[in-house]
Amino acid sequence: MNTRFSSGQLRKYFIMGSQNCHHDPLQLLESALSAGITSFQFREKGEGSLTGNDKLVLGRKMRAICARYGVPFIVNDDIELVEPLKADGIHVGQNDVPINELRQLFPDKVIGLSVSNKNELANSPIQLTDYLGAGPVFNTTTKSDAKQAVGIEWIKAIRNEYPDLPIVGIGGITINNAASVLEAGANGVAVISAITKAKDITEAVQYL
Ligand code: 3NM
Repeated sequence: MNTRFSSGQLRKYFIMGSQNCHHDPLQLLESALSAGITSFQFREKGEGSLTGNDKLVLGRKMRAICARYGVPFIVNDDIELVEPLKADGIHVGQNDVPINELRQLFPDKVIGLSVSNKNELANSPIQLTDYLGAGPVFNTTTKSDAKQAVGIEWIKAIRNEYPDLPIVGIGGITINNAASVLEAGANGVAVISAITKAKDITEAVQYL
């Protein structure tokens, strides 16, 4: 579809903010990177998350660590962070800045969009995106306002309609069910708790 992002970079897509961590988020990120995650999304959002300058400062540190590993650094939602953090891209949901606007603002950045149902898929300018986040595949307690789980059927449905589109499954994905998401046609799995709550991060990333 484009040269900004290869679908292989979706394979192990780690998402995190300091609110997801019991320990030092920078150390956790470093462990996940050295274990082999293929993309990172900075999602500093929700209860207990940092705002303003604190968010920016943490983002800069995380950005620098990802750069050392040559792993794409994507920001969640916040268009104000893209340039200051020199992010490789931005991931948005259905109620964030519209994709048309986003593509005008950031012609050369990776743009990811969440889609949860056929209606959203039909009404989204897919051709302006670099990948779709499909979910929540399974029930998740990590995102308080997550929609109803859509199952791997949703991955199959998108894959059926768009054979070549980069798709990453998200929501409730663990080392035990990741394979089913890939088998359904996703190029990768996007996870928070499967890594942030893992006893052994290296092992978790390997099993994913
Ligand atoms: N987005 P975990 S589900 C950030 O469905 C996010 O769009 C979702 O966390 C969506 O891997 C989700 O711990 C939370 O379930 C993913």
